[in-house]
Amino acid sequence: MTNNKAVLNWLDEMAQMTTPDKIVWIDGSEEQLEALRAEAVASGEMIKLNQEKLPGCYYHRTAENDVARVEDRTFICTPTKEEAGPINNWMDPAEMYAKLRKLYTGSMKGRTMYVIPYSMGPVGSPFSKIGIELTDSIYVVLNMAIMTRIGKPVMDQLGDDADFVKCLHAKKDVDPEERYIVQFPQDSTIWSINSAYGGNVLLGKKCFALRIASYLGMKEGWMAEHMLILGLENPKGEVKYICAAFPSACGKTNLAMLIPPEYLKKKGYKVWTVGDDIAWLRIGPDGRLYAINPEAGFFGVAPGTSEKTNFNALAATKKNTIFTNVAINNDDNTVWWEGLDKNPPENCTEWTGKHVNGKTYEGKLAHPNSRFTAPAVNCPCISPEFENPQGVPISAIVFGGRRAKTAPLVYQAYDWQHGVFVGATMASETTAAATGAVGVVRRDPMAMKPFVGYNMADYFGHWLEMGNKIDPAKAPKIFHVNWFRQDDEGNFMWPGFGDNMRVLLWILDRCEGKADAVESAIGYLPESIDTTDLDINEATLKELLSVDKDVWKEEIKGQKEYFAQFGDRLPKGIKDELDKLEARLNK
Ligand code: OXD
Ligand code: MN
Repeated sequence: MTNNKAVLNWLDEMAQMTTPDKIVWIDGSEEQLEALRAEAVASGEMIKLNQEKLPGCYYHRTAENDVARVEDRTFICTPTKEEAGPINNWMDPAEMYAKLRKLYTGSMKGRTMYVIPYSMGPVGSPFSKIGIELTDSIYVVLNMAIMTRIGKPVMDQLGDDADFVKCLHAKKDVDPEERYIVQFPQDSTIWSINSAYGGNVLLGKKCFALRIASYLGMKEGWMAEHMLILGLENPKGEVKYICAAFPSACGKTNLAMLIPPEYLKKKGYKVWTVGDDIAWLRIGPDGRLYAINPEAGFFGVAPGTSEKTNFNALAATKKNTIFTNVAINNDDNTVWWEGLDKNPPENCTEWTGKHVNGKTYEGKLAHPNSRFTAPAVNCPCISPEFENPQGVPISAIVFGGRRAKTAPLVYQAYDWQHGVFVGATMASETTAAATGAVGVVRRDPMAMKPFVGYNMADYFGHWLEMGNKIDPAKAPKIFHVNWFRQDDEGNFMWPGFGDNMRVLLWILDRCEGKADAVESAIGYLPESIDTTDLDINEATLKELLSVDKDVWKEEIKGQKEYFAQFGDRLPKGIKDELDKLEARLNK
């Protein structure tokens, strides 16, 4: 498919190490993908689901020890430890290559190596970057075909260029003790071994589009962020775009595909999804910040997704989707997961493959991290700008977390530098759904803790730098939201889901200078939020928009402790904002 010397030499080297029986180039054609689906079904790697109810849909089950990203086995191998920073696992690149070479040696013997050329972003867009993933898994090929743009058009775009990210994945024995997800940012190289779980093996996603890309962005003057992108259309037909970063389990996909409350729908408001997980941002020729979603599909968590919670995501899974580790309804060969409806199948195969009565079964039928891989074009509210190679102009950047008491429903940062500080102090309290203690604060700056490909302190510095380059008159305004504030009895005070639109409207009004705000120690607070048709009393709303100074003085201690690990590398702008916040709180 190519005469590109850099590609062929690298492929040769990798094949000599892994010794596959066969090498197959993925051209992206439907015929080739269909043949691979048939092969995966014949070998038992995938199950073909009910083609009348779920046309083009397949099922896959991973090993029980291989169901999630493995942060403790994820490495950033920069030349020095300082470049990776205190929150990334690090090993000397030469040492890591040597260690992994041993594991890869002969790992594809008796197997086929697939060569997947892929583009993150529309092929040929000025935002886009090319990767090539070598893998011995058909499941990976078929997922990459949904999540990215693949095949011959990508190789044609690359031409003779050596500028591509070199990705190697071998499934090997899925041995958790020998599982490694390794980024070598300086080499634009990703090596993943002993896993078959999406987040560890679909190397275009977290490994490239966030870890490697964040490093490239720092070098090249752009940004790779763990953010959804949505467009909000007003009754005049004007669309404004918002990027938002939240840690896991805060409803990013739900917000990206939000359905407005009835009264706003009637007025003509609409929401358009550009992306649900990753944004690549660049400054356009006009000095504004623009974003693309580098992905072509959604790799979403299935449990909790229902017609009520996320109609659009569910609709996106109705065709050409791969389901991983959900439960199967054996009566009609369809899928089920907790939260889909209140009717678990009686004749059920739970995610590990055991046949059970779903009605009386005690455990979870679907794994809590079971997933759907769905083409973005299936989503009823996919933005008409989704393929726009120039991206969409960003009006607002939103950071969020799950905080029971600390953060108000919404507040606005005073300026870009303060906004970067707000992102850098992002945190979420652990929920009962996750293992470990409940209510523990996990600091997750810009939701990038597991995904930053270099020193987090330098990453803060890069954010500050970008602020200096964006035209100040056109810079996005920065906000923080918290949908999870609780009263003293532990009840959520804000309805969330579609009603979050009310907060987004205040945000956009602020961007256009149309809404009033009051100054507080932490930022601008709304005077009020539109509560039309909402069953919420004045006192609750007041409480939702309040700042408890004593709680915040405690919060500052946590922030200081967290920042201390970066030592002198922490940018002055962040230190200054911490001092300013402290001064405002003590006033
Ligand atoms: C994801 C994640 O899968 O953030 O998107 O873990
Ligand atoms: Mn994510």
